[in-house]
Amino acid sequence: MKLSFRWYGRGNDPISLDYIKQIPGMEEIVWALHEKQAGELWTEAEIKDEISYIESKGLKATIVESVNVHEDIKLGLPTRDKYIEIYCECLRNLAKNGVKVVCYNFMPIFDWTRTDMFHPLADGSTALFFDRAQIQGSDPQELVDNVAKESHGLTLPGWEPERLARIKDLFKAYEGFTDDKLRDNFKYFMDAIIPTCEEYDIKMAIHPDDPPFSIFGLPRLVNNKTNIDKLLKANPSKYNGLTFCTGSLGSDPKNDLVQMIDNYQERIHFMHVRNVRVDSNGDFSEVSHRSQDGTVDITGIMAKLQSIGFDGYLRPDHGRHVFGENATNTRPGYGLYDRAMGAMYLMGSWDMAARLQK
Ligand SMILES: [Mn+2]
Repeated sequence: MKLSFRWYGRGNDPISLDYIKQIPGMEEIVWALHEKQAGELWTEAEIKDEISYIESKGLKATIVESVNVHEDIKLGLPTRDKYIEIYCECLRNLAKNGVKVVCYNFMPIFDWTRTDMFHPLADGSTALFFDRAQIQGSDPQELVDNVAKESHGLTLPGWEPERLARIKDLFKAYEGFTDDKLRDNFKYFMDAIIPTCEEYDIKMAIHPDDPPFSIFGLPRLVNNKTNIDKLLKANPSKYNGLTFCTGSLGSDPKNDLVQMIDNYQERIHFMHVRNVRVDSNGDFSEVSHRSQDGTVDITGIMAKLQSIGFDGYLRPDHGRHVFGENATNTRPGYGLYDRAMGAMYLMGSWDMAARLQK
């Protein structure tokens, strides 16, 4: 298992790599060229520059989250071939510089959705929250405006203002879109890029849908066992793999995460491990990584990963905002302290599981 930490880049992330390096066991930075729009080329010079900065801090940079997929590819428009060629060029440029895994998603329009970024928890911290009734009664534009307001100028991946300015047009484009149609477009994309992935030894790791159910009538591909089975069968190469996000998949309590990890083990290249607490009405709140604080069996997941000899990448996912972190100084979900505590909880579970196996 390679412990990693997401970082938003120089001048874009208030947290320094010097701090991240002090988290015990931290090896890898999960990075991206965050200023790039979907469909834009990542040049080798830009990639080398970012990697050498991360390496100069004593950390590795062999995993990227995310290279975003242009909406025309998801929609299956005739322009998709041009964007697929650019995507392959990005993959070649990354692989030539040592990158082994690329996390991405294939969700229409929204990368992830919450209704409240700084929802109060009982201990006085705050965390991301999803209110089902509020989403059902709201207009997508309200959601976009709310996210813009709560992110206080810190850009949120997947919520790029340039893209969301076109929200009405995008919803129109997806009118009548079924899961199967989106899956066909996913297969077209995968079939087109997998030869490059295999030749250059760079693995694709799709992130689950977040939340793992349809919102605003948009289709879903990566939210439960049935759909993940279809997705992995659509192109059977192991380079068509998963980012297994326990928070996203765990927001549907019907998903048996430990069983799923067992099923998909050789296709899981990246683990996002975090906890959520799902309420009886389906609302969910992000919570600390500790098993007892939520409804996700974090220690069971870490024990399973240890027992299958998981050697992919793993990162603590979103954290709560604690110790003075708030909307004015922290990117929602991506403060330093709770993610660092999460990393230690995950490392502790991992180490103990290893010891008990002997
Ligand atoms: Mn995740």
